[in-house]
Amino acid sequence: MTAPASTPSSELVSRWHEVVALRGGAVAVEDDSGASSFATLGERVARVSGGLAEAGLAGERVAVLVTQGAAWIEAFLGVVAAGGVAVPLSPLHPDAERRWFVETSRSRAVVACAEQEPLARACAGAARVLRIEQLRAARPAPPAPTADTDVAFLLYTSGTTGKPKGALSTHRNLAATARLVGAAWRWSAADHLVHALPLHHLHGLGISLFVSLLAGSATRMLPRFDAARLWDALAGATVLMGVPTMHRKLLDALDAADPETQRRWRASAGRLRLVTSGSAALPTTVGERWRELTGAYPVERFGMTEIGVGASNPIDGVRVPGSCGPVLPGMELRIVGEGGRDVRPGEAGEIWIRGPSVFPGYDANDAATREAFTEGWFRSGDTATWLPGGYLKILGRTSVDILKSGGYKLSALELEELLREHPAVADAAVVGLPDETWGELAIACVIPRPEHAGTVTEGALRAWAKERVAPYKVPKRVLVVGELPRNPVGKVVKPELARWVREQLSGD
Ligand code: MCA
Ligand code: AMP
Repeated sequence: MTAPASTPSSELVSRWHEVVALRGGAVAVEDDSGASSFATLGERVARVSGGLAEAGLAGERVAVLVTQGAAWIEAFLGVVAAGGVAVPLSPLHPDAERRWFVETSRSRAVVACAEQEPLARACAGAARVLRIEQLRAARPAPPAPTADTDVAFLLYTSGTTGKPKGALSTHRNLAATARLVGAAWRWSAADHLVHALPLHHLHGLGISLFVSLLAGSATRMLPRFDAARLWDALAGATVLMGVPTMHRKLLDALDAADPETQRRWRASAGRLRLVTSGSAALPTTVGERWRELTGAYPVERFGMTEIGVGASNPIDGVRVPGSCGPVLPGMELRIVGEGGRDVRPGEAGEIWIRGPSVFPGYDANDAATREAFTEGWFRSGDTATWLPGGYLKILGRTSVDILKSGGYKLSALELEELLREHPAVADAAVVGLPDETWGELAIACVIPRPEHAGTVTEGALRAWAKERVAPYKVPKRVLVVGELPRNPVGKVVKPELARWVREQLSGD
């Protein structure tokens, strides 16, 4: 169904309608329940939108807890087409954390599929639970009026504050990421993406899924990452996107497979047009293995929940291992040093970004939004330098309290605050430990309260934490210590603690 000419529609909504009209019967998504064409998805999105309007939820914030596949897209775009704000939730989180997301985002409803309904009911609180299967049986609604500046979705991202912040993304942000990344990576309707990234983060949602959807290409969606299933799904695919840990796990699975399976998987890899990596630094050993399998080094790029993609190695031209390539056409990126001046090549500074995919701010947190921008530039908190040719090289984070584990951003402060809530814990400090597979591992050091010294165990603390935050956030090790290294004002000296942790765990 096309948008009536009289309804003002954002670039995102117009593009979706164009793609549905142009690609009609072509496969948009293949998931574990079968294939859905663009026409089918378009019809269902309109019905979900109609169902939400009938339920009085048009224009409202609505959480989405649907198994990854065509139904997830119907729910997400149904909310957006109804003029609302989608809040993607993940089945990976425990009820308590998911409840916090629903409450904090002020979601009025949770849209769930049959599989996720029990989880939705456990986290909904005052919000209503609606089934996607019922919504898609409603009468289709014409799209609500939408503008590019309207907020389309909200993702929670960990930061340098205790609790995660809700990053708002507009219709323009999502459309721009899809347009700019699609153009830079020469995406066409003939492409075929295999998708196994989580959809409660921007890599999976905006940089993968919507680049493919809005280009009118087919996407094979897996409900979650599984190395063997992903390899099998690559037969016939042209593009694979992943975080470095996924690439590492895929290569490990290849090495462990029997000769016949290896032959099949290598043949699939050889047919890929494009392998991309992002969310964390790609080890060059992993990149070189992909070069051997596909004939080309993966396209590594730099992105962030708040900005979309800021830089990318080229499709044609030189891809520099260990670099994120030149600034993405359509975006502006500076590396800023002391006193707000641009650094010279080779000097280090902070990445500042401006452009159509940069978000408008954090939800209900003007102070954090103000702090994140300087004169219209978003300050990323990443330290970087320019390599020859204007290639971006990321050197690390400006804050030691931000870790990246398997592509997920973890906040040391969030985990410390959590551990301090445990009745047996007097104090806690979390640091990152470099790791080949995960990039970094979160390691916690806790000082027990005197009455619990000798009885508090690592296992009990990790199990307790798992009931409160996603398992991927739970520190991989919890070391019970007598004291923490502190400076004269009592602040924990994280670099010293990290060195000590490395020594303690070097034999593990
Ligand atoms: C799983 N575990 C983890 C992680 N993932 N621990 C630390 N860090 C992680 N990332 C835990 C599990 O809960 C489990 O814990 C144990 O590790 C083993 O899990 P396993 O089955 O091996 O993990 P997996 O299911 O294979 O997951 C690995 C993964 C996943 C597929 C790499 O972490 C993942 O999907 N990462 C993608 C994150 C992402 O999309 N980030 C993008 C952010 P236990 O044994 O205790 O139960 S957006 C971004 O960064 C910007 C926009 C950008 O530039 O892209
Ligand atoms: P997130 O907040 O989860 O969206 O993560 C964004 C952060 O991931 C960035 O600020 C960087 O620190 C990191 N990141 C993204 N892409 C890369 C990359 N190619 N190399 C190194 N770090 C990256």
